[in-house]
Parts: sequence; C-alpha cells; structure tokens
Amino acid sequence: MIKIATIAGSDASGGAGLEADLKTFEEYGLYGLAAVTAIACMDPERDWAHRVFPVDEEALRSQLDTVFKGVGVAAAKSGMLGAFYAVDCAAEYITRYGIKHYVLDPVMVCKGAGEALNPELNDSIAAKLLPLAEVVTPNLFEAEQLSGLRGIAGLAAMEEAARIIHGKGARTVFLKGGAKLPGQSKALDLFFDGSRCEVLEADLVDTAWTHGAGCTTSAAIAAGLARGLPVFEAVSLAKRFITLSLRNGFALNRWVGPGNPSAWRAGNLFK
Ligand code: PXL
Repeated sequence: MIKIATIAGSDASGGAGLEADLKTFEEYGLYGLAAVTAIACMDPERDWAHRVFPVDEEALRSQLDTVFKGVGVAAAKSGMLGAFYAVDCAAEYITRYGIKHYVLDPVMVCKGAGEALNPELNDSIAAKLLPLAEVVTPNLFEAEQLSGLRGIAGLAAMEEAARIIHGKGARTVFLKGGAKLPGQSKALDLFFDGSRCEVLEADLVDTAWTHGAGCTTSAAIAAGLARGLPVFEAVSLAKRFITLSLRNGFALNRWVGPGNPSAWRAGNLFK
C-alpha cells in the first residue's frame, strides 16, 4: 500500500480541508494519513461565517510523529496551517523525513469566508515552505501574495508571477486561474517548472458548487506523485480529476456545495 500524508485543517462541512484530501487519496487507491492543524466550522445561521480553532503545538507535533515516524509516506501535502508554529512544524517534518514529493497548497483564503485567513503567515509560508515544495498550487490571490505582483488578470501576468514564485524556491508552480480569469471562455491554469511553461485548459464548469476545489486539486497532485507520475502528468491528471469533480458538484445546504471527488468512477478519468 502506498501511503500519503496531509497536514491540513479539518473542514467540518466535509468538502475542503483534510476531508477533501482523504477522499481524493482514496480515489487514487492510496492510504491517507492526516495531521490536523486547525478545525474549521461554519455557522449555518449566520452567512456560513467561518470559525477556525487551532490545534495546539503539542497535539500537532504528536500527530506529525504518528504520521511520519516509521511509516514511509511516498508524498505529502499541506493545506490550512493557521499558526506560525504549524508552518514551522510542517517545514521541520517535511525536511526531517526527506519528503521529496511535497505539495504546498498555500491556503490564504476560503471561498465563502469573505476575507483572507492569517495574512500574517504569508511571509513565513513563502520563506519556509516554498523551498521545500515540489509543487506549489496558488490561486490568483495567493499568487499575488507570494509574488508581490498585484492585479494578476491574464496569462502574461500569471507567467510573471509563476517565475517569481519559482525563484523563491518552489520547483514547480501550478498557478490556478481556473474560472476566475476575466474574459476567458476556458478554465486556464499555468504550469511552470523553471523551463517548461504550459497553459492547461479545460472547459469551464458552470457551477457555484466549488467548495474544496483547491484542496482536492493539491491532494490529487500529491497523490499522482505518490503513485510515481512525473510532475507534469500528475498535474494534468489532477486537472482532469477536479474538472470531473466540479461537473458533479452538489448543494450541501443553502450556503455551500462541494465538488464530488468520486465522480471520475462514473466519468472515467482515464479515458
Ligand atoms: O478551501 C480552503 C480551505 C482549506 N482548509 C480548510 C477549509 C477551507 C475552506 O473552507 O475549511 C480546513
């Protein structure tokens, strides 16, 4: 059995965070382990407002020991970290256990939460985690934070940001324009590994049910790497995986709807 770890927040609503990661790992036929950094809850009575409860450092370290010591994970990803000590712990364990296939999802916003999460952590994430990342998966907002560029709204600016983020140590940047790039009729993401620069394109999925899309994408990339795929293939497959997932999203309640990571079984990801 191939094992894979996530260091991430728990999303009580099940669509994002480590819940999305574990569901995705399962679809790739892997055994997932999880260290919880924080517990995210949403208020069903007040605009789905988010509350995040951090897990303290001792409990986080104890989980990281459980996950990494003697297991031999083939890959790992991190998602919501939520505290300086969680950034430091992630860097420490990824380094100590020599995790080559590490995917950094630099979670800085939650769709529906309205505002940036822990902006004070952004510099620390950039300094400590980018240099360890085989792949980093920023959305447009996160790419602006990591690169220092503002108003990224087209492929040229995405490439410029990807080059800056690559220069800060990530070996591959997968910059997700997704459905957010203005004036595009396709979902466009950019892949850059220092030499190869490619735009990945998929049909736009007309849906509001996109909760967890970022978590699922980075989990799928890590899962592909754990299975031994080369980076570009892992990223391309993850893009197909998330497109199918979003095509099969659904309303969870009146506020939010996740994608469906098991959708590929019906849609046949490998066709
Ligand atoms: O999608 C970003 C995200 C990541 N991690 C956790 C979350 C969310 C958004 O709700 O709850 C735990």
